[in-house]
Amino acid sequence: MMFTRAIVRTPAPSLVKGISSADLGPVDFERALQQHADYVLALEALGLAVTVLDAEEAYPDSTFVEDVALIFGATGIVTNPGALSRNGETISIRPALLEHFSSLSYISPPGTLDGGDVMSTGDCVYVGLSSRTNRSGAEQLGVHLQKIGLELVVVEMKEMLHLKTGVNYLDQGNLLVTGEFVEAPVWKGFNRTTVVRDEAYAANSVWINGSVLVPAGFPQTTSAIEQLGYQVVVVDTSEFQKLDGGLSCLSLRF
Ligand code: CIR
Repeated sequence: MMFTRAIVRTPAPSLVKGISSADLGPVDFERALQQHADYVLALEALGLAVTVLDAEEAYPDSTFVEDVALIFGATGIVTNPGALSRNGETISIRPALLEHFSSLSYISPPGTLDGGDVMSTGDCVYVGLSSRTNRSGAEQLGVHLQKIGLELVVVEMKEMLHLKTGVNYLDQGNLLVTGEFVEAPVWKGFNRTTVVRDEAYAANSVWINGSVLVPAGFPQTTSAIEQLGYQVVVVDTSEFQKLDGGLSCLSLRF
């Protein structure tokens, strides 16, 4: 599968008040803006046409656009994010998705689901039960996916914020895993690369059309991904890391 498009949202100044458990210090907004612009350039250099949505000051975490929608082929699904302060982010993602998809499906209350808890390996989709995604949200996703012939596997989680905080599929059976997912039986059949604890943030690296976007500052993971045969593109996302945000959450790719 090749990606041709991405949707991102420019960070708003309120970004500095986004949800965080990282304890990495205050967010430098100007730096975040620059890092976001560089991230967009990296996507474009990999051949994607990028739609950049306007900043939304009312929603500090709205730049983490991956959490509010899911895309599987011609199917667009608007989620119901589990954090109250993020719930309204779904309103303005709808028109952006309707530019590309003729109709949308929804995750509805009492179901909650963050896109960061959903990982696809192509023929199979995994959803993590986290503090943001509940069983009803996962079940609703399962119903939507069944209609398009995709299998959903539900993964119990213990520590991570989102499923993709700790596990990310590249392609050709290659999987990055860290923390609670290193020994998870559900992914025993994959060619797993363990991301060491000190570099756990880099487990959220993103495969795009044969290359892998990797966050700056994680040399062991960078070279492990290169050894798998991928061209690595390094992007600095330090300001988003301060808000528990990884590379995948900054875009919807399709
Ligand atoms: C949040 O807590 O919702 C944001 N500060 C970070 C969201 C990161 N999203 C993701 O990993 N998919």
